[in-house]
Amino acid sequence: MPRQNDGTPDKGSFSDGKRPRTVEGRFIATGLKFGIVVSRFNDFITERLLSACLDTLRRHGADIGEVDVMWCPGAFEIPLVAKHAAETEAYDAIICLGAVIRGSTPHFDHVAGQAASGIARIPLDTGVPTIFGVLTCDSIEQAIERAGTKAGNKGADAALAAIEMVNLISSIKTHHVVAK
Ligand code: INI
Repeated sequence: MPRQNDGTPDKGSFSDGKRPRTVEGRFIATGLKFGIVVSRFNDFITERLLSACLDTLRRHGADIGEVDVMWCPGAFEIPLVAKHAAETEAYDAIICLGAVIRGSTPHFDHVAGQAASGIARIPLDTGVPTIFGVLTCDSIEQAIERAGTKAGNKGADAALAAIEMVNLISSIKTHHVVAK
């Protein structure tokens, strides 16, 4: 493989002129159905995540009237709700939003760990893209920064990840149907 000056492989140019095919997910949400699972715990943060998530879906073409928002008590409960939602097969993707803040609670590690590992299992078990939009922060200040102030908004990021994943999986399937 040809190498660039710094020694890394040059992905674009092989001596036989061949290139790999690229399969990507576009950021178009028109016609897609989303389920959002959001926790009430720390709702002053999760409401901001939700609002940015909805706004991002809408800006990318989703019909907000077709989005279902499912509220649950805390981040610990998100995986079970998301699992039931995924199993209905009513959604192209599930977006999980929550805020686990370490503060002084020893609860943090259990809640954050269970939320992450529970949410991670859902797409593997069901095939439905399920997005981890749960903030895990050391302080309230950090959570505020990631919910629409200094450090972006995790709800908007989660919406983009959901749109991309749905389209990527659809592109993979189409690509192989076409290639057969
Ligand atoms: N739930 C959260 O969503 N965020 C937290 O920061 C949090 N803390 O720190 O305790 C939290 N706890 C509640 C938990 O998610 C469950 O709702 C509760 O334990 C009942 O199962």
